[in-house]
Amino acid sequence: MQSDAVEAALNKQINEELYSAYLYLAMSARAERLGLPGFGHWFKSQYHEELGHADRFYSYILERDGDVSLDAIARPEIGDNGETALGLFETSLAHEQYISDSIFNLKDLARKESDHATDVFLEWFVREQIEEEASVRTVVDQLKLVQGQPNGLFMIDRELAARPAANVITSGLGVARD
Ligand code: OFO
Repeated sequence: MQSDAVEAALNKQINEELYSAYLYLAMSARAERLGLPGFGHWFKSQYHEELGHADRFYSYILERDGDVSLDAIARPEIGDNGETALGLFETSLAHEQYISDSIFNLKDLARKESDHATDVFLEWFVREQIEEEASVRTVVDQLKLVQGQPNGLFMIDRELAARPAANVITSGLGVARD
């Protein structure tokens, strides 16, 4: 069984992942309104991926004989960054950096509590955050390169439209697997 502190932190992470999903859903709607369906598709796929992340934490807590405790999900905040594709992806990058920090803090806590199972479970998320930050950063860099050139923006939109749709649920039990 996990300690109360680890269980509370894992439950908090379910909320962080559901907020991530909510944020990407809001970004998807915003991108569609900007006339960028490829961006809309990319953010919608990310929304599904984040639901899968929440599910991994949910399943893991139950697998470890813990209690799942769900909290209210905050309203997604995009603000003025919803006015441009670059603003949306900069919001995404800042958010993924925040999520990486929360995963690292969780891992620190698992180690402090000598919770080896949770420490191993979180490995998948550490790798996932490296990938997520890198893919979002690439798009931010590309958008900066094409600033002021609509053709470049439309090319990126077409590229993002090709992202394979994510599985809504990526896990059965919470043990990290690809
Ligand atoms: Fe769950 O990785 Fe993005 O936020």
